[in-house]
Amino acid sequence: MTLELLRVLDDDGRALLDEALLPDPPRRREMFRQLWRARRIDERLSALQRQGRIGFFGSCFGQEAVPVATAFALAPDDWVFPALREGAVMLVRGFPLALYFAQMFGSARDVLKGRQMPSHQASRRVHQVSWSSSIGSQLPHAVGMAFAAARAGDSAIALAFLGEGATSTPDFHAALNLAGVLRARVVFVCVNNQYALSTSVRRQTNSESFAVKARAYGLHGQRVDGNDVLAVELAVRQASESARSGLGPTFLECVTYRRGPHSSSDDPTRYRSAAEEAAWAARDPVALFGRHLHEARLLAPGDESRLSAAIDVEIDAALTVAEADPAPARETLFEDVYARMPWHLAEQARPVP
Ligand SMILES: Cc1ncc(C[n+]2csc(CCOP(=O)(O)OP(=O)(O)O)c2C)c(N)n1
Repeated sequence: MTLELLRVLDDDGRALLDEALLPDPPRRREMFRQLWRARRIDERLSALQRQGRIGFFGSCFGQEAVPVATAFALAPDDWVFPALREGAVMLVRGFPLALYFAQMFGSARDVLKGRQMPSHQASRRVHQVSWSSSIGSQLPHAVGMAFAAARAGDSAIALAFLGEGATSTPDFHAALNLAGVLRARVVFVCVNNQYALSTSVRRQTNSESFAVKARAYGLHGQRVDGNDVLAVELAVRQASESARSGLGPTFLECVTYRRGPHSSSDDPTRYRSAAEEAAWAARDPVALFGRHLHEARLLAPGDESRLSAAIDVEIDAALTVAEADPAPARETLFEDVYARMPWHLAEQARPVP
């Protein structure tokens, strides 16, 4: 069974839908600013890791349209369960950049108090949940949260990201099955970026697509052009409206490409060709949306360089604050586990005379 790929833009950036169905011009310009910002932040963090200033980085290069569009499609109270590359969601939803960078350094301003790996951002304030690094583990959590919210009469839905590699885990089966049975108010966004570390998509499944798997669980399944920010925004908006109104969960497969390495300790030239990388570079999501905005006369020549300069000023300022921050205070090691500290921890917490 072939599921069609949802697209809003053709390769030249021309809209395939009527103008009235697209986000209004100021919103489209803001989507472009956030895409560009996500790209610049990614480039800067990759460089910081190479310079040894942060320990680890999971790049989103080439697949930024998925998290950026998702952030635009959700309501502020909805909960996001990310995987490794979806930090941009919380930035679009208003999380301060200096605090975001503080998480990369694990410094005092980090809301996670330096306890998580870099690139594992989370914040209650923007409803983004912490990820455990264990592939697929976030999926049952999202279903449970959606079920609990509905029972409590809360209108928030849960949205969980996963890589296509996560579809091969037991947690994927448990989560999709339970979501279907409970008709949980959840949306799954599978970022099919063609590789799970060095494993090509061709060796991940013998199914015709990842989206088609949704059918077996009684979920709505949809394939989306993950490099088309307008298509992803439309698909996530419709899926979250369905979930919110009790019409059932959706599984979206966003087809994109990880242009960078898997992580800062990977060399992708060992398992993929330069020709393949070049073919996907020609469909880069930031460039594609730029073509659309120029074509629609929502961007003028020189706008990109002005935008870039303003974003770099913002990044420089936030980085200066985050990097100058000291390490979290030693006492914070003992916080957040026990309501009342047990004697053996109290003893360890006492300053050395
Ligand atoms: C349960 C589990 N198995 C194996 C790993 C090792 N591992 C880390 S990342 C990764 C590939 C993940 O691929 P995918 O889910 O497609 O996400 P992507 O990295 O492409 O965003 C693997 C196998 C892990 N972290 N957790």
